[in-house]
Amino acid sequence: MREILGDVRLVRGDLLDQGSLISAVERVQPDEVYNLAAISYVPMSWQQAELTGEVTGLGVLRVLEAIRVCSGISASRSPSTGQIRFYQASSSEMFGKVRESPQTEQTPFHPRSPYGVAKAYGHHLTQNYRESYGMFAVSGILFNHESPRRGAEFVTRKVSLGVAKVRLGYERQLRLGNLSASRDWGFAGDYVRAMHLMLQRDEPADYVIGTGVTHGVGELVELAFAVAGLDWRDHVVTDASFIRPAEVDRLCANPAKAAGELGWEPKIGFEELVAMMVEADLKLLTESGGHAEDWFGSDAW
Ligand code: G4F
Repeated sequence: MREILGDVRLVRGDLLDQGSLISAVERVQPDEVYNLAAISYVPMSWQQAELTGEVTGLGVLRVLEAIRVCSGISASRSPSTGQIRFYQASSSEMFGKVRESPQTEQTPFHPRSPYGVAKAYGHHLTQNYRESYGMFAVSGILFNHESPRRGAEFVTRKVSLGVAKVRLGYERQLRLGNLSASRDWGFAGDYVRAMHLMLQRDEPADYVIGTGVTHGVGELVELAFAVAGLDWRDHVVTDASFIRPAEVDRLCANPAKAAGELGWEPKIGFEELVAMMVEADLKLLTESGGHAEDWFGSDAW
């Protein structure tokens, strides 16, 4: 953690505590605020629906209020120049049971989990603060973005770690849920670039960020095992305990607005991403003697 942090200075703040956010904004006097904080693991949002609403939904309100109060903005007083710019991490999970494909900034929402509902609240609220107070507040509607730093509970990392454990002889099986769901998976590094670009625009606007290509969980599994020279059919077991109460079957982005207005496009494709994650986990488990999973807590999701 320390190597990653470098010169970064940490300031305490809690999405459940309005005062702490006001203090943090007052102390730091930021030019830009990126709200990437959330309870972000979708299955957990059924187990802790109220907490998800508080953190992932109302947390956005508290950050916006901290910025508004510290900037001295009210309904009758617009922000002066040099205002704090705000980025909200909206999610493709808001599209849920999709009304059209691929999804654009105009596609209606039909969230399928308490997480998706909370994200839709944060999305609308960000738009509302922009319209009510003239704040530079924008949302990136990000599709799934992955890297070797992804948490072990999310399917890409669960698969890359699972493949590495099988390849190195620590496990024989990988237990997964719905293999027929499809996602538009991209590389997190590319998506962070898009977030930054969104806050450098003259006018605030929301953008869909994704690759425009969708793949099934089954395809992900097949490719990841193949990278390690294995056949997934010898190792993958479907386990009903990983099936969700309501599933988002298929997501696919139309990132045309981001390409046209931000000049953004992803540099790393699906195959390269999967190979990067499997190879990183093979290295990690080899160097840690197979104990790397201890660093990620439980992977029993
Ligand atoms: O990797 P996932 O858990 O990601 P999910 O639910 O799509 O959400 C992620 O992306 C969103 C952006 O669209 C973010 F907003 C959100 O915070 C998070 O980062 O699951 C992907 C798919 C699902 O359809 C799931 O049912 O993989 C399927 N899946 C099949 N077996 C599994 C498993 N997912 C997990 N986590 N574990 C499994 O064993």
